[in-house]
Amino acid sequence: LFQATDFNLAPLTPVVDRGFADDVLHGLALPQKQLHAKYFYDQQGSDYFDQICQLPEYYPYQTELDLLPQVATDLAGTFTADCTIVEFGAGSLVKIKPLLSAISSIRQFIPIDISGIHLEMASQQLQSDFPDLAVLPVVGDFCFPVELPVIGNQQKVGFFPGSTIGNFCPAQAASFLKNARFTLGPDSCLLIGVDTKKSPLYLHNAYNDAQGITAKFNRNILSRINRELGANFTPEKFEHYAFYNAGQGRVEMHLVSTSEQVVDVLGSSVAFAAGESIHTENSYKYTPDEFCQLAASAGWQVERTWLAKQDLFATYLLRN
Ligand code: AVI
Repeated sequence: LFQATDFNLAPLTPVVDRGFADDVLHGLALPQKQLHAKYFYDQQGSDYFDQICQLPEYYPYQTELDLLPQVATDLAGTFTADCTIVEFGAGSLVKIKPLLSAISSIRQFIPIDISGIHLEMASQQLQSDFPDLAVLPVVGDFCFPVELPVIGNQQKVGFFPGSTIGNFCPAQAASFLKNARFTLGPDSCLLIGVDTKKSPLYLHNAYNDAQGITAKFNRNILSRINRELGANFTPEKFEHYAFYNAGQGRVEMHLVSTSEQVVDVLGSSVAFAAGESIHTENSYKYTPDEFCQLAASAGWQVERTWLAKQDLFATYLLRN
C-alpha cells in the first residue's frame, strides 16, 4: 500500500462519514436546510440522471461526449505503456468507451461508484464489449480516499468526467483533487471534465428542463428518504427551484416547501415554513483560469486543455 509519506504529500483531509440517516438529520436541522447531493443517486435517481443526460437542454453530457474522441486520439500518443484507468463516479460507463477504443495500452479499468446495482450492471456490459480488459468495479464513496484493487505496478490514470467536481464546493474540490493524487500514486495523471461559466439563461435552461425530469430527479431525494428511512415527506408539496448564483459561480438546486408543514424523519419532527427551502445541490462552473488555479492548489500540473465548441465545456489532463 502507498504511504502518504512515500511521496511527500500532505496528510489526507480529515472527513467524517456520518452515513445517510445521520447526514439527513444533521442537514435538516441546519438554519438553511440542506441534503448532500450524493444522496440523489439511488437506483431511481441514477435512472433519472441518465434521462437528464438525454435532454436537449442539459448540454454538459453531450458536449463532453462529443469532445472525448478527440481527447482520446490525442492521448493515445501520451499513454503508450500499460496503464490502469480509475474512474471516479463512473455511473453508466459510457464516457470511458472512446478512451478504451482509442488507447490500446489500457489493461485494467476500475470504475468507482456509490450506486452498487447500477455499477454492477454497467460493468458486466462493458466487460462483454471489451473482453480483453480487466474490469474491476468498486462500490464506494469517492468523497473519501478509496483503496484500489490494483494488481501490478502500471501507471494509473484517473478519469473524472461529467463536471461532477462542480458538485463539491471549491474547498471540497481541492480536497478531492489532493485525495485523488494520493489514491492514484506517483507519476499518475487525472483526466477531468469541468463545466465552464457561461450565460445565466443557458445555465438556467439546463437545470429547468421543459419535461420536468430535473424536478423529478430533485424530488426523488425526498422519496428516497421515505423509502429508506421511513420518513413521511409528500414530495409534491415541494417545488423544484434551480437558478444560477453568479456571485458564487454556481447553479443551486433547492426544494421549496409549498406550504407550512411538519415532516416526521426518524422520530424527529421537521417543521417547514411556506416558501422555506432545502438546498439539495450546488453545481460550480469554472473558467479555465479558475480551474487551473484550483488544480495547482492541490498539487497537480495542468498539462493540456481541450475546450468544446463555444467553450461550453472543458477537459483537462493533469499530471502528478
Ligand atoms: C452530476 N452532476 C455533475 C450534475 C450537475 O450538472 O451538477 C447533476 C445534475 N443536477 C441537475 N442536473 C444534473
